[in-house]
Amino acid sequence: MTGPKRVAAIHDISGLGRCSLSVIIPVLSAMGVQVCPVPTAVLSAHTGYGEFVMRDLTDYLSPTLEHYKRLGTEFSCIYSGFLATSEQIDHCLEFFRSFPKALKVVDPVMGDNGKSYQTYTPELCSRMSELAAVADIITPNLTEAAILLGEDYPEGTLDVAAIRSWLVRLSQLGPEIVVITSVPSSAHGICTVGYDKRRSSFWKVVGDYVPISYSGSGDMFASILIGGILQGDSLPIAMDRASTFTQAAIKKTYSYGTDWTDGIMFEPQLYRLKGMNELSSYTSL
Ligand code: PXL
Repeated sequence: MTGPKRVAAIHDISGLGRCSLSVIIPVLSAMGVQVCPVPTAVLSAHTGYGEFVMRDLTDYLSPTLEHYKRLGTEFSCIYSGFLATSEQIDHCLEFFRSFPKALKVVDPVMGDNGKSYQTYTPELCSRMSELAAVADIITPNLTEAAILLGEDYPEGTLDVAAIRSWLVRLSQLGPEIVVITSVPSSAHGICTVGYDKRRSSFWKVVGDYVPISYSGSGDMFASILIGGILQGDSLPIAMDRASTFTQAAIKKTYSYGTDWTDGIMFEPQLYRLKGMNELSSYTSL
């Protein structure tokens, strides 16, 4: 395939709140990657608003996949995220099976801050491990990592041994690479941790603590991580790129005092994604 790499992004599109495809399309485009949106649902605003209009697009997914197969379309990466129904797990599995050469990334979107999202049923959450099983890379936040492992959401901080054990257990579900975001770290506030099963290497990138959790942070992190990996970044450099940009955009947003539901004010900073090359704040975990 020539030209920009192409990613099929199986996520919702929400009008208000800067999450999912509203973040993924501009972020990956700014990194020189073409996004092919495969919307799982259309929402007037993300679920954090409490009230929203939602149209489930489950019946759109299979004919869309068949269309792409008829065209002989190639994808460098298939990336799944927010799903509307447990049946959509089957459609994602079919997407992953249909493009065996593509990098398979599963962001097991299910919840945040210890709670699952309003539209996520227990069945949808329990089936998310089927996607993790076929993924090359998974990017849960701490809440989603706990759900995948059947653990309680940890109160307070986890020590290094516990974090390493969670990473290894998640990799045993299937993926070669596991990255957990929003991990509280006693010394430093918040950090992102990663594990590369093939190399048995553990990584950490530390960020400053900001007392608000903005919607779409995980979507921004995962899409920059993917953009980095597709351009040849090592795992720690891709983690660093994703954390550094997301952190800076979060801090800038915090300075304006907007509501968390409004998401990260990333638009004026997109241009920075092109020039971020001095990345060395990652360490071994
Ligand atoms: O960023 C995760 C996400 C994606 N899509 C929708 C959401 C959320 C989190 O609240 O509601 C619709």
